[in-house]
Amino acid sequence: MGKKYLIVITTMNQDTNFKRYLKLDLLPTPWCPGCGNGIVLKTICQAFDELNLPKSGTVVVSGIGCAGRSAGFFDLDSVHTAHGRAIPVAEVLHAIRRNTNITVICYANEIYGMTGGQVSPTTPHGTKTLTTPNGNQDQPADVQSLFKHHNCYYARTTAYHLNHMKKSIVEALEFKGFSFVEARTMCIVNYGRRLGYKNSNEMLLHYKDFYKINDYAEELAQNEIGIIKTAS
Ligand SMILES: Cc1ncc(C[n+]2csc(CCOP(=O)(O)OP(=O)(O)O)c2C)c(N)n1
Ligand code: SF4
Repeated sequence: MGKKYLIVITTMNQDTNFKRYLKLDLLPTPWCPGCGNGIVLKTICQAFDELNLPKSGTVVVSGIGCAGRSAGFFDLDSVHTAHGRAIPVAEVLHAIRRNTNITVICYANEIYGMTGGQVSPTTPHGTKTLTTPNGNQDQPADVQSLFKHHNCYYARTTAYHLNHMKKSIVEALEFKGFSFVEARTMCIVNYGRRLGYKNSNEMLLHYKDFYKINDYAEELAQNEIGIIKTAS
């Protein structure tokens, strides 16, 4: 009988080093199945890992809400502040103006998820939500326009574009000054389902089909994700 070989095929490419930035004993997260928040949380940790970010001296600050619960899962010093108080709007403007060395990662789900799906400042015009059954009458805040005339870093990315999200976060953390990453992500339960998506995968596929990457542009069109970096 000839020799027998045992061939083991295994996937060794899944780097798990990023887990050192998480409090693994607190998992699983309380988020709904299909929620995009976990994708953003993991990608932030991967970006931290790529930069070998020191745990000492790094502070995570969040507000209330589903996304805000992220702060508790980082194995870092963190502050879980009151709703809307992580970076109050007035401070964002001054941070932009002064180019303060802070990175904001916004889990941009276009809705107040935790409280049931009320209209929020970033809900698109015309969209039906729990509190706008006839469609949102207001225009959403144009986040990128805040950064246009200042020497800051702004990136828009999505939970579908994982490599792009990681790159956006890594560059934001490396940027010397104020940086903002708008990570579009799915709230399937209190938003997507009301819009007619059957599951969160359908929302991901919408990101894939709708958004085109346009890095280092001066301005991003509605259907573009990318990085706007005016100085560093
Ligand atoms: C000052 C204040 N206003 C309202 C609330 C009630 N509240 C708790 S979570 C929430 C919505 C959170 O939505 P968002 O910040 O978009 O985060 P998400 O749940 O979508 O991740 C609201 C209105 C609060 N906790 N504090
Ligand atoms: S309500 Fe929406 S944002 Fe909150 S955990 Fe569920 S899917 Fe995620």
